[in-house]
Amino acid sequence: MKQYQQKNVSDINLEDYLGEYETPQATAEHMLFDCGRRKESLNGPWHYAVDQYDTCIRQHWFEERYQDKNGFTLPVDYSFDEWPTMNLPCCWNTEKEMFLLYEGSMVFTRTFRFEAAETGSAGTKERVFLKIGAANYLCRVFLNKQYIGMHRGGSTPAYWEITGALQAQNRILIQVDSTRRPEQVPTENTDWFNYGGIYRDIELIRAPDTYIKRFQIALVPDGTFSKIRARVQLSEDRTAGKRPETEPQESFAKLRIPELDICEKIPLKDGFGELVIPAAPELWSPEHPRLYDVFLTCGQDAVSDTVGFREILVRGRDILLNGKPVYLRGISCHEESVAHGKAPTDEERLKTIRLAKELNCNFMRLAHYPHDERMAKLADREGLLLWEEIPVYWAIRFTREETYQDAENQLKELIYRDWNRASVIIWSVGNENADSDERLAFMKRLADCAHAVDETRMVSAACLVSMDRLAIADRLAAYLDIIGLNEYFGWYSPDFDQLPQLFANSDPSKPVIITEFGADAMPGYHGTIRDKGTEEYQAYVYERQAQTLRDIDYVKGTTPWILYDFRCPRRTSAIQGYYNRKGLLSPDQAYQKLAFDVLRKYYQELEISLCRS
Ligand code: GCB
Repeated sequence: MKQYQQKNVSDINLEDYLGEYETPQATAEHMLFDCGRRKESLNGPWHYAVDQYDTCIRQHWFEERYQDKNGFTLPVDYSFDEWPTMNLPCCWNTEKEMFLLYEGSMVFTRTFRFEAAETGSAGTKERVFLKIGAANYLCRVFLNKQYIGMHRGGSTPAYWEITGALQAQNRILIQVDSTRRPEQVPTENTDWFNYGGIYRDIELIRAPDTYIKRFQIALVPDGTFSKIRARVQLSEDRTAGKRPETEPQESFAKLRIPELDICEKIPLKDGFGELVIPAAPELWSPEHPRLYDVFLTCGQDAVSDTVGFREILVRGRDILLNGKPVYLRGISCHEESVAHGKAPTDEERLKTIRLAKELNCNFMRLAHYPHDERMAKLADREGLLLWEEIPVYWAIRFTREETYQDAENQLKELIYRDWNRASVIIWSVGNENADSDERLAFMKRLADCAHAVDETRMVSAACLVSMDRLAIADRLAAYLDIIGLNEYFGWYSPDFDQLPQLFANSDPSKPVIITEFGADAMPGYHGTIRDKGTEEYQAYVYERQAQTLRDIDYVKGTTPWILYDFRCPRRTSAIQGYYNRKGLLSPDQAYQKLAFDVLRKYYQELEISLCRS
């Protein structure tokens, strides 16, 4: 009893209760290639408790200390299996009215059975990984009284190996903390709603002892459309003498693409392999989203994917898709639904893509953080080009190295996750960050990292207009392949005449995408083109923007802000009602504002004129 009291006293007086949970941290380096793998879902009802004071981690609830060493029953502050349940994945904010504005910690727990596989004939062991598609922002995992590790970053997947901790009957406990903090990525100030929860799939993934960690496949971007490059990285270096004598040495992986009659061996050295194969696939494009099934095996391991082959590059001020200039007729989009917050259903995602198609889009900007990996898979299938982004948004702590590491890790997790998606053509390293020396250093590093990790795509960022010079003059542009530009002429900058002046004052050497323009309009609120907040005013802004932008030869795309209205705590006016009203559609996507049709027609004209030219 005495011991317990002492423990309790130390718990309540411990200031740095977080320190012990900082490591191990799941990062991009712990990811494994998981397409086509056998997965067991842990989605479904989980018991939960709101844990405003982080008592779970302060008191080590995961230890389940119900008795002291003398067998006396101890009082505890939880009762896991009597807590109410929530169906995961989900955002807690949309689950119960009282959670709508809750930011902080929530603890989830469930039990599950696990059947270990028979040991393989070659004596190889099975390894098991836990994947959480996304939990916002920090999450800490405990399994069978052991701390497994944490993950930082609210929109990218986390993988932990749990082989040693698994039993036939298991208790898993996950603490998720959605607190906004100035040193995080994003910081505490954003123009969107901070949903909390484990809001993407929770899965167990089985793999053999040595497994395929990374598998990247793409068309070689050399303008010939005649070669495919495949890259493989194994979890372990099979040639470095780490393998048990009894295990067969695998010195190659086998790649098959049946529809292209490809069946090749990829030689492996030090756990890595790369092969360039002559091939003439039908090229993927939004008009012809041709996909191929690809299979990769290595030793005991087998994965597969469904991929498109296309080439995207920049030449001068042009963006070339499969060798032809393309104009990116896009729209920006948050990941949100009224009913499900940041965890839309597959039907809702498909509807979003179909609405973009109705607007005659061939491109979508997935703002301002990585959306669910399903989105890029859907875009591959439906034929839509994508811009994907990390939440380096507004005033990040640019001088803090740990903040940089967090941002870089999120970038790598996104790139590794979606590397094989033909639809994704641009990685964006941030949005609207003021041009300071510290920010330049931070974001140049990110752009360099994106280039180093992926040589097949372009790197961009949504930059601010340099208002003092009324020009495109962000110094970061030097390190980007495409310059993204957010401009709000007709809204935050009311004088429309400045827009043509801005273009006259600028002479970029690379293509520019207008990554944002727009105006608020409350659905169903009408007036004249002089009345801000009306649908008429918003439609007028779209008309004026289109009139100017169509004549600027280096503007090679637009992604106006935004497809549908989204929740936003900063927006308190009567017409806003805690929504950003710059959508072309109402929040439930059921109502089209007048500007929807303006953009639809503009894009139709652009499509026709590009076909003629
Ligand atoms: C921006 C931001 C976006 C905001 C938008 C607005 O420039 O990039 O996140 O929501 O403006 O509505 O002010």
